[in-house]
Amino acid sequence: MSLPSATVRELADHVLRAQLDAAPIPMLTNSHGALSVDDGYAVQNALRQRYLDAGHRLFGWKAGLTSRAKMRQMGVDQPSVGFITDRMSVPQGTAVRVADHVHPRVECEIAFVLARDLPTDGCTTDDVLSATAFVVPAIEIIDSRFENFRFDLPSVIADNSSSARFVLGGNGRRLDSISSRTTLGVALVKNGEVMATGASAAVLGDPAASVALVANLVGALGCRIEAGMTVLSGGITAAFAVQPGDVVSARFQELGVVDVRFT
Ligand code: 0L1
Ligand code: MG
Repeated sequence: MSLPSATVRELADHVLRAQLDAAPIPMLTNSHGALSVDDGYAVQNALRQRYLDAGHRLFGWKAGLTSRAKMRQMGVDQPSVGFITDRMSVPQGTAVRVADHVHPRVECEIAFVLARDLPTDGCTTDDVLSATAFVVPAIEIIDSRFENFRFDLPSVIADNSSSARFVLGGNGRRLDSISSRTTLGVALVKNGEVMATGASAAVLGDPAASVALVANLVGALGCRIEAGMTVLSGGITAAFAVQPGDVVSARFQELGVVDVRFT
């Protein structure tokens, strides 16, 4: 049974307040035990509308929980999607305030910038390849608003798949200029120490397949990934907590480096 619309609105306001105040809340299923994945997306839709009403521009979408490492780390068994807005974007070289978040973590991703709209139903990897203008290296800063970073799938979806900020690297590369988009290596480096290494196949076997999945999930929400939008295709490694003073970089084979520092 789906949630009454008044409850959807109430939960969206509850999550929004936690996001804006960086104040942790219990996962939603503690108070709404029957919350389903569809209910989680209904809350996320209402949350997105709150941000758009406040003047944010929809910048694109993200895949969440796409690697085995992430699913294992968070104890869930399927990917999710979330939205990203222009005001979540952090220019390289700008510092991110840890205090604006509950318990931020970083992960390295490949971001796809679209030249054409993607289908909303039956989108395939080939559709993504032909619609992509270029890819760039990215760091996603995720922040679950749930106490102790503990949640289940409906709750994390309602919390916009833990979206918080993202940093895009400068040099876009056309996909056909990359030797292999599925075996692209990356090292996540924090304060000079390599925290994790991985290859792009960690994201559902192919990050372009992940973008196709996002397009279909976004289509089921009644939205479309449009030309000009950016899609974060999913974390390649596990995510790592950050503290004030940390400097993090994602060093990608062929795509180059993207970095961010925390105060
Ligand atoms: O981008 C992600 O994979 C995050 C999805 C939500 C799960 C988490 O907060 O780790
Ligand atoms: Mg991510």
